[in-house]
Amino acid sequence: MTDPGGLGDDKQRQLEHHRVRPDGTRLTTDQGIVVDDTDNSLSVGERGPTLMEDFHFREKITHFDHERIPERVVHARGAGAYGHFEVYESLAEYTSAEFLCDPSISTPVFVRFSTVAGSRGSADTVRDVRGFATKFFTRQGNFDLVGNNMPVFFIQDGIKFPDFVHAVKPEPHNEIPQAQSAHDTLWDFVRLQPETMHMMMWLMSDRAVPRSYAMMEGFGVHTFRLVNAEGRGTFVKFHWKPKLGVHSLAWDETQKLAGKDPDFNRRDLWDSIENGDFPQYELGLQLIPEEDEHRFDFDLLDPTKIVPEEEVPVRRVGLLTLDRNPDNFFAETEQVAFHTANVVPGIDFTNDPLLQARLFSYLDTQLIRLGGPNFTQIPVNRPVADVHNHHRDGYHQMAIHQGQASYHKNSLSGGCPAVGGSGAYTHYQERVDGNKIRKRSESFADHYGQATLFWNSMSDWEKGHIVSAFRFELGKVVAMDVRAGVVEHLNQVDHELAVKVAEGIGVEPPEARVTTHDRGSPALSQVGQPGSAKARKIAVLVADGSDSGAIGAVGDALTEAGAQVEVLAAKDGSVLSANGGRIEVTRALPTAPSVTYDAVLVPGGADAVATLLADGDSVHFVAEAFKHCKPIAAVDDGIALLERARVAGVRLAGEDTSSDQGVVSDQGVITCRGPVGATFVDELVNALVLHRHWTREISAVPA
Ligand code: HDE
Repeated sequence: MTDPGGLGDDKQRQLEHHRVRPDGTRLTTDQGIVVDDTDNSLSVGERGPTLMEDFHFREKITHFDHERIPERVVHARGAGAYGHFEVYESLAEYTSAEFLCDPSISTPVFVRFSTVAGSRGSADTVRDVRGFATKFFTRQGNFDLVGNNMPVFFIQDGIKFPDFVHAVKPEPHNEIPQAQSAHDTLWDFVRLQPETMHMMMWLMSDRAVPRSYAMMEGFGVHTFRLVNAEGRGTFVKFHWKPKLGVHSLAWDETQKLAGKDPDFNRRDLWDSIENGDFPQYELGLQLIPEEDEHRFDFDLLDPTKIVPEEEVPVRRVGLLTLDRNPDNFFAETEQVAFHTANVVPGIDFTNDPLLQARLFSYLDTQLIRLGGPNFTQIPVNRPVADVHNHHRDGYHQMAIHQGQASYHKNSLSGGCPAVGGSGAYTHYQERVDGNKIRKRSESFADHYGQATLFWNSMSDWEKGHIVSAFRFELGKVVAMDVRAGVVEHLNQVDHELAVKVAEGIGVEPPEARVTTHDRGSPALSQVGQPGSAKARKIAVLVADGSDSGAIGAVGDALTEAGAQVEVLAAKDGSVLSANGGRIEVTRALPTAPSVTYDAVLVPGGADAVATLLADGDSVHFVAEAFKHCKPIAAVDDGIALLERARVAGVRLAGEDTSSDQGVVSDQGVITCRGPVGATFVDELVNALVLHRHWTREISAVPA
């Protein structure tokens, strides 16, 4: 288990008291009685009935019968990790939160990533929002930043949340489809609630299919409030900016991964941490003085709106590093309980009606999910700050409260625990008055302007992906009037978008061009994101006779760049290299599909390539990598495999006799004839850093 900090932080030291290890132990009952036989129940004679008095049998079965707890009503599927957060420099000007004011403090955290709609056992790579929930174990108590990887939400008022979730979850009559938004009820909801349109643009974009949890942004979504020691408030939007940049999977790839490796994102998180490639994110803040509250053409309290980064820059204020996998999924990742109301002094709420509803919901949901009010005592949830109050009893009470008085005020326990004092939480003093009404503010009325902003900000290939996503999703909707209704809304976002979607789903394209705007926000596009070869996986396809020289040269350079290189052959073990040595095989091809790698290298070696050419799995491996726009590299005879896989529309080394025999790099396909040198390796690393080559023409690839 990776734990570079050892037990070096307060949270890990606290958890250590609860860890139970099997080494050198004997099997006992829950009462500590050593068991002599756990395979045969106590019975009357060898063929007779089982006896009630078999306390071990009864305890074992009963405990098993009660192993399950309700899964989360949303965000059921998740993966978690521990880490730490450090602020770069004091933010005391804005907040009194100690962990944001003292750069010498390393605050332990637990983060849980999740999908929203699917059950606990559903696939990771479905089109969905990703949860990004962070629990900071600060010395002033727990702060939970319960965010998503998209900066807006489907609805403006939390009272609609049950309706939205009922619509997106599997349909009630047949519980179909699992973890999919491509079905009638969701799109019926969307069509009747146009406030969803901005979020639907994000959901139909590549943001909904992240390559890795380490390659997606996080957002607090709502406008929160920072409060400094003088009581001055500043509006704030929280962001997480991944050090590896924002990168996504190809849609076809996600669907295949859902079958071939449903744990793809979870496994990637686990493996990255075990390999020492710790996911890192910078905390970003958009800070808005209170006097600027009404400066925007939208309402800061409306969670369907972003504050464009070009209008209010994101200030990077600290670094989050995830460096320790949990010991036990259930104990930690399943039982972790987030709550938006867990704030520390210096952080407060706003009147965003979605946030207000969440402030109620999260505590309520933990009570049913974790079986009573003492879930805060479960090890993963316990603050590292001291807890003292008069809360008593309840299911699973772990504390033994001493003393006579469990009430405030008391004199019998010396008035303790005492109230107030320095560092006590005080709520921001906001003046509020008004009539009791059920009415949405007029300032929340524009449902299309920022959907258009998002669309305008996309590159051509990103727009192409969005159109395909709408066509796929609406193409699965049976009710044609629902399809048509959504297209009408899309026409309010962008006419071209609406026409293209309509043409793909058998709906009459809208004729009327609605007036929109042409503003964009470059920060919304994934083009130009930072890239890295770190934590990328490269497959090397080999057979008997492969050229080990190329593998060595490329392998060393890629490993140096932080990538994971795996050698794949038809069978486990090793293959003979062209020079008579042996090449160790990391995995057998049937267990290592193309979709689980970021790039592929085919070394030379005439015999080896002849074997690969005759093997459908190997040809398919390359064709699929090409279709999914991944870097592909081949040397000498290996280039023949690319030709067989119909890597079309790119220039290959030595393809026409007039071209030189050196390195040819075209759209992420890197080939060379002759010995592998630094140029070949550099081109491959550069292609990896660019992540995918989305502009490739792939429609003719049959993979
Ligand atoms: Fe949640 N949400 N949510 N949500 N949410 C839950 O709490 C809810 C919303 C988010 O890894 C539940 O413990 C309401 C926005 C994450 O454990 C529940 C509303 C955002 C997680 C709940 C929202 C989120 C949850 C289910 C509308 C992004 C997973 C289990 C008013 C800012 C946390 C649980 C984890 C989980 C309610 C909207 C993020 C039922 C009522 C907006 C990341 O309490």
